[in-house]
Amino acid sequence: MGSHYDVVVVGAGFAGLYAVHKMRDELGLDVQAFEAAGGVGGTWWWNRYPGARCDFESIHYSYSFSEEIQRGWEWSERFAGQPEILAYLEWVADKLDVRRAFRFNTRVTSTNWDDKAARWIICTDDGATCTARFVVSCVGGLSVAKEPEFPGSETFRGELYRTSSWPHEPVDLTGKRVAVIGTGSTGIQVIQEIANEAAELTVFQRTPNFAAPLGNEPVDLAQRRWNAEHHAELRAGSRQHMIGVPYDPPSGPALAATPDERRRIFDKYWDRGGFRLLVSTFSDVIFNQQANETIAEYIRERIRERVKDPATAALLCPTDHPYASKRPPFETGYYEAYNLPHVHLVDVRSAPIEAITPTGVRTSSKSYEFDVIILATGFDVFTRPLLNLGLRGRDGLKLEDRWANGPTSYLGVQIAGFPNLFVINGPKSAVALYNVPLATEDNVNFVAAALARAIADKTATFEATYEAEEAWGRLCEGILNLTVIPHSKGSWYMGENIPGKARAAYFFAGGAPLYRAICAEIAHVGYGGFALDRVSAPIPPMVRLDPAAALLLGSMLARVMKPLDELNLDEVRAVAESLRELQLPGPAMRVETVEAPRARIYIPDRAGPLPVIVFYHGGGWISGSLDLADAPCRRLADENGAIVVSAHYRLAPEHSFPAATDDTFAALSWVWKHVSAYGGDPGRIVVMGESAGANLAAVAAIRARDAGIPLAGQVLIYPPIDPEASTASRTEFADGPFFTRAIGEKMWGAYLGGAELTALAAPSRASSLAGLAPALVLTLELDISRDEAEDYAGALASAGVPVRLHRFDGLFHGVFNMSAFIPRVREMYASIGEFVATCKEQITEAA
Ligand code: N01
Repeated sequence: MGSHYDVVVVGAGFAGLYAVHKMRDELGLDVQAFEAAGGVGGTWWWNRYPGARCDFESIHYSYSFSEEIQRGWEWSERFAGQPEILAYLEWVADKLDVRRAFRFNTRVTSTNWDDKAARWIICTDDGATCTARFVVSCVGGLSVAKEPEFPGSETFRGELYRTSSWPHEPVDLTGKRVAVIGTGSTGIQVIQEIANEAAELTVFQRTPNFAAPLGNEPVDLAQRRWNAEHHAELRAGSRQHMIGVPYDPPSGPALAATPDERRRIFDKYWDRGGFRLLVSTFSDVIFNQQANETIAEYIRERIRERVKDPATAALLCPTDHPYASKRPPFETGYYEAYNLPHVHLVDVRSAPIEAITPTGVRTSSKSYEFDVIILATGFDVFTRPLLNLGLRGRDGLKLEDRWANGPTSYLGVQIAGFPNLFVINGPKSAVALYNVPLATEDNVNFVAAALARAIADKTATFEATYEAEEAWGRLCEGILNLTVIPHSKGSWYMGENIPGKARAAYFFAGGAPLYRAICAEIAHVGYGGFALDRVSAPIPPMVRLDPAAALLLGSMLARVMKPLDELNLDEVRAVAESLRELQLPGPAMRVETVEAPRARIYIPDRAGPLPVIVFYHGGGWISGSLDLADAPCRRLADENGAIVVSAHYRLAPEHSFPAATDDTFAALSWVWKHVSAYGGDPGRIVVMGESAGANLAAVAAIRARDAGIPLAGQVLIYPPIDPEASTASRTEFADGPFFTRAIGEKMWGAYLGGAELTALAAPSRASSLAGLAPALVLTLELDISRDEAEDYAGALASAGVPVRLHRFDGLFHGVFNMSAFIPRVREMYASIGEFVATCKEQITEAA
């Protein structure tokens, strides 16, 4: 059977080199690595085509784990070319002394799980076999070229090259008639590089691309040294950024800007390179088709400015997919190449390529003759490199069968049914939009920690559960569906560039901070969603997030927001007020203010008398304001045709218990007496609150009953009920998402100010709940107060109170104030609307 190893690593690119170092040198494991190429470098070993270079700045497109490596290498260009990147990886391999762990020119042909021995059996194309407890695949996502669909390539009498397996010797194109098929990132780099070398260059384009200037330039010697020495400050904050590079944050939504402002911002980032045009311009271009069209048209304008022949310019302008729905390419003089008399553009959308002939290329309308054909037709992305490992998991499960309907994975790191197989940057990982070296280091670090845990605990099998994979798949798909990416056609992002390949979400589009936070949470809770020796740990809350809530959380993390429970009082208040930016604006209407008690009265333009909602804002009794409640109150008034009275109350800790409950009850009493003067019906008052405001509403309902004030209903939006409640949700969501148990406890503490706990603070402690107004209780799946609120709903029902309970999956505490970013908040308004309408009916019936 050959040798046995702790770990087999496959691949010697960015991932493989670091994985070997990490597993061998840091974990002290016995590691054997295989690489099909003749040396290290991965994609940079294979893709030697003219013009190949990176498009994240080299200072960022490099390892970050070692101070010595970062200080020791100087990049000669802003965006280094392939030879320099390969030299860098060779230098790193020598520094880490990892070459000796590899067998080069050796391809893994089959990888079979032996369940009895809990190990993998790995066969290679040199006829050897070995076994390993763990396999770590570092085969990369873009490492297997797409099989060209053109028949006849073997008959071509000239030279035929694939960009992804370009010869190691120089290829001389001078004086030759050259064809390039494909205008993705690769094709564009080749075309601009060889345009001046070939005698005739014919580009076969099926889909034009939105290419923007790379902004490459040489870096002088002094600057190179400075960059290496100041890597820490240059790279600071990279991992908090959505794509893992500390580019400027965007300037809000494009649709909120004037055309001139948009132009100014697009101009600013147009030729600065990297992904700035996508991530530093406007926040909505990737999410909103209309916003996207503003940047798409800007790029088309720039193309038209640069290409002299209007017909050629029109062909080069993409019109069938949104900007960045396909991976955006970068260029240097690409469009100007088409102004050269010997460069020709052929549209193969209208006349597709039918065959490669002995003398050239035949399309459905014409034959062309060439000396050289260059295929830049892309890759069978993410799945094919893994399928080529010949993987069979538990019970002989073939990866092909497992993935018949598209790839599945948990975090992109493991595939259910394939124990002890770890994948670096696999399908549904964050790598497609996350700077590769950092994404790679994160994945390797996660896997290394998992291996260390398995080894320490003598765990024989470590595997993702099917349930976790499903949840992860839902999150990946849900997030992608919030972007314009599914509107692309034929993109490898969706697996659509390969005929017959399943259309699916091939990557996690939630950005680096969210991906990292999820991975950290999973590890922190003992590898939630994984089964260790077949004992599975629950799927952590962040994996169960509603996709829009997840994205919002990701952008909060990207703003390096401190955890809520680490904020001081002023900071908590500022965060609460900042939630207004996350709300949909409320409709215009008449608003009256009264001073005693302090309140705002929202009066929709309807014939009265109208039902009345008395609303108490949230904010943990220590923050929040009438301003925070303004947009929700306008919407509640508008949607329910109701007078809404937004009542002020004094905040703790300056005014602790019972100030807030006294104020809110006083406001309710005032409304009962005076609301008819504003067109409201005092017989149809619904008391309502959000979060701490919901607690105050529940207490106000009890006080109203006791004081003989008739209420038509009470709406409790995720109310905290009792600080001493001992519930599962308090434990499960103690660390969030977003709202934590620690901040909840701090808020309760400030509110009570040491007072004895009574029913005036914890309504479930009332001596009786009978006779209270009908209740609607809205709860959120991922919220510490979920269970106490649901228990309270149960107690109300037991006391004979009509109760509706509506739980919203995937949402966290506070979302009611985040309506602009979490579309499902509208379901909460709909639920309230139905309830308020019922309250009306009940009163009408009673009347
Ligand atoms: O591949 P692609 P790529 N007839 O799939 C065309 C990374 N990368 O190698 O769009 C005619 O993007 C196809 O046309 P269409 C980067 O992540 C990075 O260029 O399917 N044409 C398209 O024009 C990138 O996204 C760098 O209509 C056919 C092209 O071939 C990824 O690699 C540099 C065809 C394929 O474009 C892949 O880029 C290079 C057919 N039958 C690559 N089949 C950096 O700068 C395919 N095409 C870091």
